[in-house]
Amino acid sequence: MIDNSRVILHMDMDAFFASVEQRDNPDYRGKPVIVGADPQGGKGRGVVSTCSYEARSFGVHSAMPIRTAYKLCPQGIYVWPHGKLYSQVSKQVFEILYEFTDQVEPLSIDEAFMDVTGSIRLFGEGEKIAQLIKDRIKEKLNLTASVGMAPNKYLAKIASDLEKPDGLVVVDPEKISEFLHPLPISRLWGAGKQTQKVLHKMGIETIGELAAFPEDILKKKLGKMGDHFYKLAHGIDNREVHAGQGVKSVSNEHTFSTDIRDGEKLRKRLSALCDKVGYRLRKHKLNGKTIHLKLRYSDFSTITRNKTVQSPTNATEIIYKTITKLFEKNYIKGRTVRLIGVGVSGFEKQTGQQLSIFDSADNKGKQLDALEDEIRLKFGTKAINRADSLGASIRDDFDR
Ligand code: TTP
Ligand code: MG
Repeated sequence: MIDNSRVILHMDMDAFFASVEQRDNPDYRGKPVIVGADPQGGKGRGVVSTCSYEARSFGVHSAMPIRTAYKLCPQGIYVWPHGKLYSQVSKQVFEILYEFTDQVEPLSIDEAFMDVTGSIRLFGEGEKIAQLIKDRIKEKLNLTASVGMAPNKYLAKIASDLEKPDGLVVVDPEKISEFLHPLPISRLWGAGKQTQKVLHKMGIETIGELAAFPEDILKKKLGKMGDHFYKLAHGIDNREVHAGQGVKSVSNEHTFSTDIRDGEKLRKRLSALCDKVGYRLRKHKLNGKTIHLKLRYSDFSTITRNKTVQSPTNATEIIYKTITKLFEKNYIKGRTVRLIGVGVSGFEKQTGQQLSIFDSADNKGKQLDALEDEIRLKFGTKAINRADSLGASIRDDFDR
């Protein structure tokens, strides 16, 4: 059954980190601002976190190596990220969203779905609510957001992106095909490069062309995903807005100032990253069961591997043990590494402390974590490092 009676919003802040920098530094306004690693006159390492729309016109974008950004835009204003500040502003943004409904599903630091169907009686039609949210963000925080409104999440997300920055796009439930059909298949949720290739080979360039294909042929060509893409092409997405699910993963990564092939040094850095991830999980009272390792070699080839532990955890020791196993299994000895990262996802709902079979064996580890957390709360995150991560201070990790 297709239910087009819901009013779903997708809100995404414009050039979020860069806009906060421009807001707080009037000199930066109207100029290309690039938030990320230090470009070091074109020799810098690390990546662009984000950049202002002025910088985007030079071809700079998120995740681009900072030295490439510097080549494209040497006159840019390069800013090291102020992670804490962005988190605070993010909190303020979400507080505004919650003024309109409690049906808010945060997707990232600057992005959320909202189901405002139940708020219409109070605030007026969905489009009015979308405009009120934008106005409130502008008035209270002096920042701009783009909002998409549609009868489902998929369409709302596409809509919010179409007229960035400061956009407001409404998808009329009666005109879903008109909205969707002209768009390229790259807009299909879940269509990676491989799927796009298959679709291109079938002569399909737009979502409309995909929608014209019979369901059974799509299923034959695309397997299980055929059904998914068939639905999307017809604008069908019955996913609900999951309120209160918050963060999906916690991760930290580190770009080395010179590439490293020394296994010992890599392990030390991993230990420091696990330490930091564990600390953040505990601070936010999150327990996750999937541990992720990310390795980027000097040639930029990147692997991500994960392992699921028996029960959700936020214990540094368990995270580190799992990461070490993943590392030993997947690191190709002798290859130089440019970046490593550690993440935890697969969070359980926050309904008290889940007991795990690790609990008895792991009590010591937990006490140690608690002690470290206390010290960090009192003296800041730089105050303490595990002995096995000494020499790999967590201070300069690039927070994402
Ligand atoms: P996005 O919403 O993807 O980007 P944006 O808000 O900067 O720009 P847009 O107007 O296109 O929405 O991400 C939100 C923030 O997350 C972004 O400001 C910086 C951070 N980020 C990174 O640090 N690295 C990344 O690769 C991406 C994509 C985002
Ligand atoms: Mg954004």
